[in-house]
Amino acid sequence: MENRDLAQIFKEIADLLEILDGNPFRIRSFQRAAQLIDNASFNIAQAVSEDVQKVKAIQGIGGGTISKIEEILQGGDCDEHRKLLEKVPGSLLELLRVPNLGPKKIGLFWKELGITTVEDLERAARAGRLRGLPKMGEKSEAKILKAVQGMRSTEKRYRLDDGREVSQSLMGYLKENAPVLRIAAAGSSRRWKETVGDIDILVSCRQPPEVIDCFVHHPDVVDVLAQGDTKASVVLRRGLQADLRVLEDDYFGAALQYFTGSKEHNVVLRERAKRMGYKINEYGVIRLEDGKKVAGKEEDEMYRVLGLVPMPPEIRENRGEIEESEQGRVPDLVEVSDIRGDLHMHTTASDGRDSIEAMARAALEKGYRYIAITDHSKALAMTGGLDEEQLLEHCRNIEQVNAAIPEITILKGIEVDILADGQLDLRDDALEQLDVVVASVHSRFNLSRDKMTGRICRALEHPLVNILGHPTGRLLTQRDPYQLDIEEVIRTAVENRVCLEINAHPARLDLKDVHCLMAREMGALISINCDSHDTRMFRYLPYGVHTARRAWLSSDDVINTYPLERLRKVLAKQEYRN
Ligand code: DGT
Ligand code: CA
Ligand code: CA
Ligand code: ZN
Repeated sequence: MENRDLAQIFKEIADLLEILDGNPFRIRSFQRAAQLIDNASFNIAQAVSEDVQKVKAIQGIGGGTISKIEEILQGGDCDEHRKLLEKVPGSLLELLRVPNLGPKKIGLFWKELGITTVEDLERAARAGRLRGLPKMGEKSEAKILKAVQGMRSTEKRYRLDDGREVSQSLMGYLKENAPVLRIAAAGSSRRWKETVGDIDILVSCRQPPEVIDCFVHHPDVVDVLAQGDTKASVVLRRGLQADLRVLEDDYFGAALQYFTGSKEHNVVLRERAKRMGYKINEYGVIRLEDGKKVAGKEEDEMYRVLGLVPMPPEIRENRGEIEESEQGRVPDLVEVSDIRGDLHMHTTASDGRDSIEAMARAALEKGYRYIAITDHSKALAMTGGLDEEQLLEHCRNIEQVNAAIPEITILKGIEVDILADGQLDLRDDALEQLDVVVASVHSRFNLSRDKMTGRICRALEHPLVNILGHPTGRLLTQRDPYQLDIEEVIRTAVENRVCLEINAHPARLDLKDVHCLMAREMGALISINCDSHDTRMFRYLPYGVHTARRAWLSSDDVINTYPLERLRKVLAKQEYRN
């Protein structure tokens, strides 16, 4: 169980207690437990079963918390959480997603006005019924109305890692508890799109009602939106919606193709089928001439009968993949196993949670041949960013660890801040000592488009910069990218032999797919990095690699697939796309 999911349960206990006017001291302590679990540098669930002392050593986590964690690990949830959930309507949790609306207010609205859903809240705010309540006025009422409308306009989407984790867990549950033959997650999460709107699961089986019944009774289901003979839609605990479709095994390939999408890809495919005298739908490919079904059991044959080479889901976005495929070509895409190292990570020297040695050992375990340690620079004071002197000291430590672990090469690096005027945060004589310089923007996000573009391009022109870190600064579902002429940035990077990062953290995925596609066409090289702040964050690599695949990148486009010697040439700016 991931820390984030565990933390979420504790956070919910705190929220529910607060909604119910619980003891402030207990509320505080659950909030704190949630925070500590979320920020822990190791997997808490695993530690509780293997080395509980390690968990006890965290200040603020006591015996009570640990026994709750044990309960959750055994039964999926703890008694306290379950009992609290029984005391309030499930939809109140949905209200917690309204920006700036806390559990106290939600409790108040519920008890005084019977508000249990976002719709109730919107109606009450419109009717001016909130302003009469304690500590509420016209202003705060208007704010709530705006927040609700804002939520609606940016139609809620979820991070890809949330989508994939939830669909993995739903599939595991169905496989274990229902008579499934084949099962797959389709839709945007199969295409590794950066965010998902909902989850789409396909099952083939002989007893559809049993599978549907099992699905709607999953412990995380808070609401059943629709339930029929062959499909069901539910709302899950975090508000994410999941659609299940159940079908005969003979149709599985067709349904997988259809529900994987994208819609745009399917439209082009359907037109092609029509031109060729076929009809294509979620049941198969039908030849119009004699009504015979010519494909449907396997996904690949759906493409083959239309004269196409089957292609991976990531590129099914109608960006030229069908044209390529009809020529018999499928792009040769980079794979997770091609990655030989990671060039952006933090240690305890700045805001990371693990040592140089721990990071190196974890990288070695992943099979990496090299890594670069790139802590923050001094402008980011709150991260403990390094000044010139501290950096040199840090370099000596890196060299020592490098010498002690001959199986992996540890490159000396920095994630140097790009200051507001485009200068770098550290002097050249310090940067010259390094193998890798990642340059990133971490402050003053609200410059005008021209100023921001100029600022970043100036940094790219610095001869010692190798990689532009998380180029647009976005945080998915949280913060928009800064205003930027991305084309100009890519052009300047190519001119100066600077690589662009795909930051693999699922909150970033920055560069995003379409920018990355543009970068590839303009001749840029890419580095896929996890920006790890502890050893466990290396696990995010697939999110970066699949983003690269969505942009048609091959391993030759990605510098951290190169052997070390070739990588060094790129870092020395002797080589750039040959
Ligand atoms: P999402 O959920 O917004 O992240 O995106 P998707 O791609 O998962 O879209 P979703 O869940 O609405 O539908 C799943 C797939 O089903 C979609 O990628 C393609 C297929 N599909 C849905 N509606 C249509 C449609 O009206 N026409 C066609 N050709 N395909 C559709
Ligand atoms: Ca979907
Ligand atoms: Ca769907
Ligand atoms: Zn950064």
